[in-house]
Amino acid sequence: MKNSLLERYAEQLPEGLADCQTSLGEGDTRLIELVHLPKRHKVDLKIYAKFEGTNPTGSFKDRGMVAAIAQARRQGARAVICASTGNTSAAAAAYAARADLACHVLLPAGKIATGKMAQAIAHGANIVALRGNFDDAMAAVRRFASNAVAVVNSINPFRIHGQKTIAFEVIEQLGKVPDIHALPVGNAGNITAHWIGYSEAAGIETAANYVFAGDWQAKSAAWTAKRPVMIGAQAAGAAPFIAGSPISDPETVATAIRIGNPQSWDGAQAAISESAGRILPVTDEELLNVQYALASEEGIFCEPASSAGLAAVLAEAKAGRIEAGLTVVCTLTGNGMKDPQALASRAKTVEVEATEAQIAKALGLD
Ligand code: AN7
Repeated sequence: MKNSLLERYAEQLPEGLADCQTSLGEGDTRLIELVHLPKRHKVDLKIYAKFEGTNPTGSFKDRGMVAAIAQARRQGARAVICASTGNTSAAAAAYAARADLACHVLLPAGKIATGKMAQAIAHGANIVALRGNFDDAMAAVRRFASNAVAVVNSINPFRIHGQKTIAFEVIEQLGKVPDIHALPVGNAGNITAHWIGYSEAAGIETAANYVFAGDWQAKSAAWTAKRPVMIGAQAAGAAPFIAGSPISDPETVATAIRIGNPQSWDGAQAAISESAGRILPVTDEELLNVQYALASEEGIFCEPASSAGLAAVLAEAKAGRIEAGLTVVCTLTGNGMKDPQALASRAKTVEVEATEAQIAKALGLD
């Protein structure tokens, strides 16, 4: 196997991108069948987790970032800039460091998970904490875009190119196209990228291609015959797609998707309407319950936002809105270790004296 993501999918990506890459070993993540959760929920589905938490910086963003940074180098940029709820900035900072580019990140003050903040600091980014939310940061970033300072948010089409590779990997790993693909939706770049990937694999035009502004024609021949139904999930308190328009005060424990004005609105709409799919709200409690269940029952620790797709699928299946026997893939977008506070309330730790008697009592082994 060719070793980097951009090399493996060179045929499906803009020409020459891999020549400028600074790969950290992104992509090639595991597709893991869930064995306990569907049974406990009495849900007759084959559910697979595409766990993106094993990417170099711990989220799916690395797939898009390696492509965006390669393009930034190719165009002679000196720096990159992004707004972020945490994961984009972690990926941008790491890949920019490797590519010897300066990295500027604008973050909503006080709303970035501890691990993600640590990453931006460790990779040497210039960090500005904004009194405002992601949407304010995104609006500010647009004003600094130039050839020398490349914006590496998902409004950059190279991010979408890199991220569409997840669909190719799923098809290869599963040996077929899933019936349903579910994932969290924040800025909506990822659902757009998934859909473009599945569409290119099937050789079907999609309205989501507008993100490439006419600069892209898929070259490779179709190798699948169908596309999945797309299910997007939003935190109930940050759900502009449920509201039908942008909202000004998004709020959720899943800070990754605390976004009120998604930049890839039309891409998400194309994915939903062309796949006869839907976008569903998930409460913070549901998110955290599914995050905990994935970790404590399946051994997969994702961050709160990442469990939204699976939470929506379980709710839909239990309500009888998903046919029995279907194959479902859920993208778990980021690693749980990024947000160590999220499940703190589930702590079962007890503190005792270091005596055999007390330890035995605490363990129930007395
Ligand atoms: C774990 O890092 O927007 O719908 O600035 O970190 O493509 O935005 C993160 C988004 C899902 C939503 N899961 O993806 C950012 C940022 C995790 C995320 C999403 C994000 P999009």
